[in-house]
Amino acid sequence: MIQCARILSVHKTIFWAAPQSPIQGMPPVALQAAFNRRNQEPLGCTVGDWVEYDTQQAEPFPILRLLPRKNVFWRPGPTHRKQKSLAIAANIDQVIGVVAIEQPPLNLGFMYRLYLRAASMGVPLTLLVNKMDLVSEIPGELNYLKNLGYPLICLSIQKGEEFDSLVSRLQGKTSVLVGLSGAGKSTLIQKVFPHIQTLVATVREGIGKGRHTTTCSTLFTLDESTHIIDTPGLKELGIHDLEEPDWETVFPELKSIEGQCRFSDCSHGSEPGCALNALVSNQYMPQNRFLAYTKLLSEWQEGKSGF
Ligand SMILES: Nc1nc2c(ncn2[C@@H]2O[C@H](COP(=O)(O)OP(=O)(O)OP(=O)(O)O)[C@@H](O)[C@H]2O)c(=O)[nH]1
Ligand SMILES: [Mg+2]
Ligand SMILES: [Zn+2]
Repeated sequence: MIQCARILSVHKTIFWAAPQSPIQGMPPVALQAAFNRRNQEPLGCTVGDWVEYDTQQAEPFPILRLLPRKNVFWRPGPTHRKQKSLAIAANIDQVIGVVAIEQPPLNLGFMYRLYLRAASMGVPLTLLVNKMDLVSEIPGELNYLKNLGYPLICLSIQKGEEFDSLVSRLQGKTSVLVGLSGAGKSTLIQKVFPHIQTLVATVREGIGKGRHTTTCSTLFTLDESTHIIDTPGLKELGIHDLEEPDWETVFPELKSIEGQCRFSDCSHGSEPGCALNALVSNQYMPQNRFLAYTKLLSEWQEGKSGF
């Protein structure tokens, strides 16, 4: 008999999946990678994918078909190492970007990269700035982003501060948690699912980098319609594979100066009469943010990856 299931986790060639039809609530089953009939390449299934499998064979049941995807969150491979892009999660309703204010130190560049990727996918993003218990106040740069309309929640996942507003955002959706290692993604899963034991990274003192304790993505189910995907920490997040990044959503300052530069094709570099440069010299836009924008733009133009 042919059944439909949603992939919960991937371990090399074995996929754990939750059967959905005809019976819901069955325990997870083990499935086996399928091969494309034409070229015999393995079908690249990922967590969150819906697949069909054949129950008449022995477990692990062979996957027969990957069902059409609503979307995929990709992590591009570094261009200089010629690694292929990796599908992190499929069929998601929102991206939850997790960054820490400290341990590891706040990385605004990573937030911009994540926002560019989510905006280009057309998937809503919520940015969580975690570990607020480690600082006494919200830094000015985050207030600037909040005022620009960034979807930002400053919270302490461990202490439970601002946690209710987060949980209400997760209800009724499939969310993928994405962030640098040690930011607190698995701690979030533990808070939402107290009965589940996930491995939590210990952040190495002094270096401020987390150990990669989460090694594979896993989909957790809160109720019939609420799912959260925990993913391994990223080291970098390139944007070189994006067709046309949505610069104006992530840098709304660009929209505010539209048509105001002296030259209509101004690259906002060192041209005279540049309105974006004027925003910076008049201290309306933080210089760091302007530099981050120009760095991302030239990185995208050169097709490079990295921070
Ligand atoms: N001070 C503080 N520490 C936290 C908070 N949330 C998580 N941590 C700690 O941060 C460390 C890393 O947390 P994890 O949840 O494992 O981080 P992760 O994002 O899952 O890391 P990877 O799996 O490597 O990607 C652990 O020692 C947590 O206890 C918080 O709100 N405040
Ligand atoms: Mg983790
Ligand atoms: Zn300009």
